[in-house]
Amino acid sequence: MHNLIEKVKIGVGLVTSVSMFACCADPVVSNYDGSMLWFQNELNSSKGSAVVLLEDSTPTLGLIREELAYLNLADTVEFSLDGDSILGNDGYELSVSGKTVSVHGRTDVALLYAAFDIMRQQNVDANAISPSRQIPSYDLRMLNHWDNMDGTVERGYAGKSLWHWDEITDEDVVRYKAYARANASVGINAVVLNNVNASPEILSGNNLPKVAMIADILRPYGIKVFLSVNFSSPMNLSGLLNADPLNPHVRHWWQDKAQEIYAHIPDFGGFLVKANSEGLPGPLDYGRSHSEGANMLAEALNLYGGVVVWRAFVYSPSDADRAKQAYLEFKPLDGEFADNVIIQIKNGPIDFQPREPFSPLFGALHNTQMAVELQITQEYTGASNHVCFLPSMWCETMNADTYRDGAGSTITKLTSQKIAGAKYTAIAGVSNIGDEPNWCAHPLAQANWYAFGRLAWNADMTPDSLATEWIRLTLPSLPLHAENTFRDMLLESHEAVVDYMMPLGLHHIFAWGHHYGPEPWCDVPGARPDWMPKYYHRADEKGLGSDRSKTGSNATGQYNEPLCSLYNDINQCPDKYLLWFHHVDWNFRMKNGQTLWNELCRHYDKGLTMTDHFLASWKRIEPYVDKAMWEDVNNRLTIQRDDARWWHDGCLLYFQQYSKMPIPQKTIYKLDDMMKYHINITNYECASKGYRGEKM
Ligand code: BDP
Repeated sequence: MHNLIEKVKIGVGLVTSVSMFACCADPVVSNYDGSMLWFQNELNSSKGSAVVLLEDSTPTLGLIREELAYLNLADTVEFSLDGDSILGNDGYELSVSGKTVSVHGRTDVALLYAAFDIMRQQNVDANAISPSRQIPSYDLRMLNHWDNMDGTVERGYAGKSLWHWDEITDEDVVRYKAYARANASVGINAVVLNNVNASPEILSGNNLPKVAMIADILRPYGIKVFLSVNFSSPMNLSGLLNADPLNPHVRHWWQDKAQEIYAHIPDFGGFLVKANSEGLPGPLDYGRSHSEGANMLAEALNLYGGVVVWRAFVYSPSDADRAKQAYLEFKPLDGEFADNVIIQIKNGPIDFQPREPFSPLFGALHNTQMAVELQITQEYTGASNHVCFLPSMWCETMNADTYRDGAGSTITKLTSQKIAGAKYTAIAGVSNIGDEPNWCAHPLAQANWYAFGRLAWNADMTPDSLATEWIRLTLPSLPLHAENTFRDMLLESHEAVVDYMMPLGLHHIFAWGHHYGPEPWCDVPGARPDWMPKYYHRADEKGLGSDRSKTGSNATGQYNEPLCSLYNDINQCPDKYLLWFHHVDWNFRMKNGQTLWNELCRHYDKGLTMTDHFLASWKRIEPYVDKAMWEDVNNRLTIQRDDARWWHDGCLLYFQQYSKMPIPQKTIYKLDDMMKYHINITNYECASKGYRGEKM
């Protein structure tokens, strides 16, 4: 379609321009149920009458016409399927002349993105459309669903899976379209339908037509479907004797499978692979390397333009320090991966903790196409009970300087540049979407889905701008003072979660299994040591924290200078990573002159106090928020406050056994009672209850 110059004129009839910011003093009562996500303004907007002057030539152009029915502008929007080659497939240019907005893009999907941009600008910037040229930071802006074929969602806190593998009903189709529209509106263009802990069944002949049905629904929205695959699939599905990537039978099996998939889904995106990690099979089982495994799959897909996204989330119980393992396994393979392989690296070296330093692997690979994997679902940040606006965490990683090629080698820069010959750049987020009517269970968790997409489109966006956009779209009638209060709450929420859960570089002191609450004391007989909190906090009479400096595991040695020296030096190491890299004396003097113990207590207290502030802030904006939404969020904020208390008391009382120093502020629980109490429930139940004092 590249050279086709076609104009699609959409004249929008004159409507009275309704300011999205007109202040509504009355409590807002609407038919809000959260299902409309950030399209709330549509509920009240007076629609313009869209007239398509040229016939639609693709389903996507048809969608643009539908979308522009929601425009409140009295302008004409003129779309042209042309533009500079620099725009690529997804980029577009907006220009404004008098009452006409002109849009140039080389594909219909690019024009769809532009249509969403115009609507967003109209609502965010009070009807002002600015001229701009938009080229996304990443080619593949991917959601990873961790959905199982039985309908459960691993680490999902918003109900069951959207995908119904037994039967896709008409109702499902409506829902899938709404899902696709939401993704397209923020630029997400690739979705992995199933869990990285993949069932081989996903590739069975019975399932592929269903995958194809979903792909057909998502296609007009510019979204490609990917699947997570199990490395042993040839054995499980066809009885092959092994899955050795150098075995010609295995190679043929994958080639045949690729052919079969592409017969169903001609634009199939490719495979996501978790191999030799947490008990899953992989090439290492046959003495082969990750590159041999990935390249075998890459060869099978290459003929059709498919990609292999191979995860670097690998660790085994035998090695010394889990934080070092991805680097140790992947650095020696730099440059060995095929052009259509992308290595997907979690933001931190352990596992989506509330705060981690960035994974040193980003600063170590020069000739390998890398993607960042972020977690949108709140596995380690309070499930769908706690407000935690994640862009604060994500931007910390993306903006981190790895010094790989000298100063300025940020993770955004390294991952958004294509290495020589590579087919795509990519970024991935583990989805927080389920079949709850409002998609994400916590109304404010929708902001994380929104922000992930927008950040993947424009990695230079800030938490502040992301929050502003989302608030204005989702709560269009908030007056400015309420908007400010709300935005402050979102922007402070991640640091608050870090403070009441794991300040100063503490990590993975979560309860066994559900990862929701604290269990620094957790001790499951016979369990892998690297699944035990004690492996991470190392509390003893002397102090607290993991020694990953030169005197310890030397994980600091995996960082480029000057970070290696900075992290190595206990006196220089940033406070936020101190206990990540050092075992620190309880009486150690922190940069502000406080002892470690007092500083630890102060952070836990600060986090807890913030949860009270959030309740107070939410109360202040009650008059401007839909009643149902307000109450839902208020309940969750109350649970969050109670949970923060649980974290505060549990962690400080536990560590006090070692520090033997007084806790300056009050605690209300008893450690013995807390240690006896274990919420032993499924993800979803956990999400609806939280830790509540009255249960004890
Ligand atoms: C961890 C989760 C586990 C996932 C794993 C992964 O606890 O459920 O399977 O990551 O990313 O965060 O593969």
